[in-house]
Amino acid sequence: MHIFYSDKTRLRQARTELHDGVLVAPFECPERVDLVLKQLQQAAVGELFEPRAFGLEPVLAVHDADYVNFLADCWHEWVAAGHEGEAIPNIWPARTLRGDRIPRVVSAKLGYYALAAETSISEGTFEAAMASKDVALGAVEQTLATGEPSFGLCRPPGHHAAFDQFGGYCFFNNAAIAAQRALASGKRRVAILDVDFHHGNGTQQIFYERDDVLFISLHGDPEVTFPYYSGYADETGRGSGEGFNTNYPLPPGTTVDTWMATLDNALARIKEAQCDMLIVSLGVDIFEGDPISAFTFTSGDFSLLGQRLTQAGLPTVLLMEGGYAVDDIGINVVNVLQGFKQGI
Ligand code: OKP
Ligand code: ZN
Repeated sequence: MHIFYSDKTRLRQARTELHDGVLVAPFECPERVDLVLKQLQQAAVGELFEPRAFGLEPVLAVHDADYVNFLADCWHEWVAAGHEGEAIPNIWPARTLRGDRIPRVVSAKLGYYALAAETSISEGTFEAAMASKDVALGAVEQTLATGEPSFGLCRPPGHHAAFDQFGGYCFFNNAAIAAQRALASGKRRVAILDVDFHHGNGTQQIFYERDDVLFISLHGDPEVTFPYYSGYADETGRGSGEGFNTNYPLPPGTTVDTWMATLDNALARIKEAQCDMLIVSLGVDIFEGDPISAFTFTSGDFSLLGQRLTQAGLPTVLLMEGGYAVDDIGINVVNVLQGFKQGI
């Protein structure tokens, strides 16, 4: 297993997350990567690599250029405007307002480019997001070259980031950027399997009208779970993308047995669609101890998950998404990767 990691992902050190009406210390914190890295090294899961800098070109292959510029400039504009705290959106082009023009001032641009308010933009956020997508690109490049599995310890995560929107702790869609890269280097159809507790609305949106990326997600039912406005079973793709998007919303408290049976259906669809690469959006917030999620995985169950993923029989890249039970995040990730190694 090739493991990709960058110290620069620590450059995001946000102090505030709007949670239940209170500004709290963000759940998505730099300690997450420290602890995963520590456990990966302790368990000697694989060789560690620092990715090179891939620049903006692979980002612009899936994201809007004005959005990327906004992310690059946001913090500086926020500071120049004399604002006190971190940059948090508080006005949107909601359904009764105009969404057809891009506003000029940073406070308004925040709402235009945000899909949720919990995720503040702080000094270093853009640089960390750049490092995170480089981690994903390093991992996919390695797997493309060797056929062997890679793990990218991405942070911040990516699957909520859409073509021109951030939120849910995500800025650049690392999995989408990696998938696009795989297609550019000759893969014909990439499967993105999203096992994070939350629906990967951003990945779905980016590839919704395309048949060269199959997006499949198992997640908490959006009726009662973030991101609420996406992730229902009737979202199946559009145009030539029809049939290449599959959502499995599952109720809070779903057992591991039910979850695994659903995963088998997802793997069968990946086979049927004749994909030639697998990218796993690996959120370990399906853990029973996760502070913001509601599935029931034990640490041991993650080994089974890793093993099961090998049944796709494809070159595989696993990319870190969520997971907020920091005391257990390291062992949970290690178990997935060790399970995967056992399976192949
Ligand atoms: C990011 B990823 C908790 C509500 C949820 C945002 C969750 C973002 C999850 N009060 N807030 O998918 O792990
Ligand atoms: Zn999540």
